[in-house]
Amino acid sequence: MSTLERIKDSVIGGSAKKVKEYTDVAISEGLDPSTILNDGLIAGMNFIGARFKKNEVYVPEVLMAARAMHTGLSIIKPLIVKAGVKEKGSVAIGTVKGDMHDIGKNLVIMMLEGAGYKVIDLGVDVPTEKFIQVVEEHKPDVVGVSALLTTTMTQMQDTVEKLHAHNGKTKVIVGGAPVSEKFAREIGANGYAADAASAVDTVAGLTAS
Ligand code: B12
Repeated sequence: MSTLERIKDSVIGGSAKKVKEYTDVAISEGLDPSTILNDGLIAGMNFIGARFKKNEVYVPEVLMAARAMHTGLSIIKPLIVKAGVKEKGSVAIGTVKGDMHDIGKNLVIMMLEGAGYKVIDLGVDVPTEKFIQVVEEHKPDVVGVSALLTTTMTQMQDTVEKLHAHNGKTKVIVGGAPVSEKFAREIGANGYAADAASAVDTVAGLTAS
């Protein structure tokens, strides 16, 4: 088995220790950092993401894999930045005001980072004004809004509408258990994804020029 396959397998298995070990080996073998990223770490995360989508693995496995991936990422990030590998784009994401759920949002963040996007995490209980402020300051390519309670879906609508009223060009995607494609369309969001792996596809669709 090649070192890249070992990295991929270790991400899938959720072993941060092994990911660190094999990432160090890959670097000492002279492998290109972006190859380690794409064919090792991201390949592993994509595999888990696809299985999660089909309900073949559950949240704990995804979180373990994401943590393992992050260990590898922190080793090769400085090398990648040095090599000048371009980030794909930026996404600011938060859970709406009144809502404290962040497990799903954090999974979306990990998958986006794994896919090469820069992510600004706004946290939970984020008022609309804060989303607008971040758009002003950081000009992200996409804004992601998460809600897990039916009672905070109206808050999501408020955030999407005000973001668009503030700047018609802002691309907003929404998600969370009670949110549907239909609801996303009704409130004027630019995109929707049912899970973290699909969120990467949705962002890629909106940032492709
Ligand atoms: C864990 C949990 C909690 C934890 C949250 C911990 C945390 N740090 O997040 C705690 C215990 C704090 C909690 C509190 C409450 N909870 Co709660 N909670 C849950 C639970 C069990 C799991 C949610 C979860 O993490 N799912 C796993 C993740 C991976 O899935 P996900 O969030 O849907 O995310 C995926 C997608 O939706 C999507 N996605 C998510 N966000 C985004 C964003 C974008 C932009 C995109 C594209 C995609 C996307 O991708 C994610 C990854 O695949 C659910 C039940 C359930 N099965 O959903 C109840 C649930 C959401 N909670 C519920 C309730 C009622 C509450 C409380 C009001 C309980 C209370 N009486 O105090 C409080 C509310 C606190 C608040 N103000 O937010 C209800 C909501 C009912 C409703 N329809 O409104 C649920 C459905 C339970 C139930 N059946 O009653 N909760």
